[in-house]
Amino acid sequence: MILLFIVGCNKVGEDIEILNPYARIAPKDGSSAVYMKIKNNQGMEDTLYEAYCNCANITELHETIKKGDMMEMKKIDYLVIKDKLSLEPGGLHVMLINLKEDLRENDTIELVLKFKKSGEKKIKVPVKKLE
Ligand SMILES: [Cu+2]
Repeated sequence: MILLFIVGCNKVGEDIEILNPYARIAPKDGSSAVYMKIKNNQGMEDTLYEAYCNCANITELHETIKKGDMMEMKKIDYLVIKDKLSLEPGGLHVMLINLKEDLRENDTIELVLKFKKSGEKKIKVPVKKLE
């Protein structure tokens, strides 16, 4: 009989850190976006392949691309995170589509981020008014 002891797979400490997350104010049935900085402390790439929020009917990973004079958003399947990645207005973001409730200033929503190597992260995201 062979016993396998799994040691050191889930190392203690923050393998992935989510810094300064915030979501945009938006009405019920509308769309919002979540921005944040992702810091990867694992010393190897990780991949964010899914995001989920109970507050929206659809949660997607988006990038913003410039088409002529227009900025257009496009769904992407995953994001590779080397050591740092910024999700910010005009760039990458988590899109919340068809909101089930109003997102008001100072509300907090819960977002689940799924990473290939470091697993699932549940974070609290404050709703902010953007200029
Ligand atoms: Cu979007």
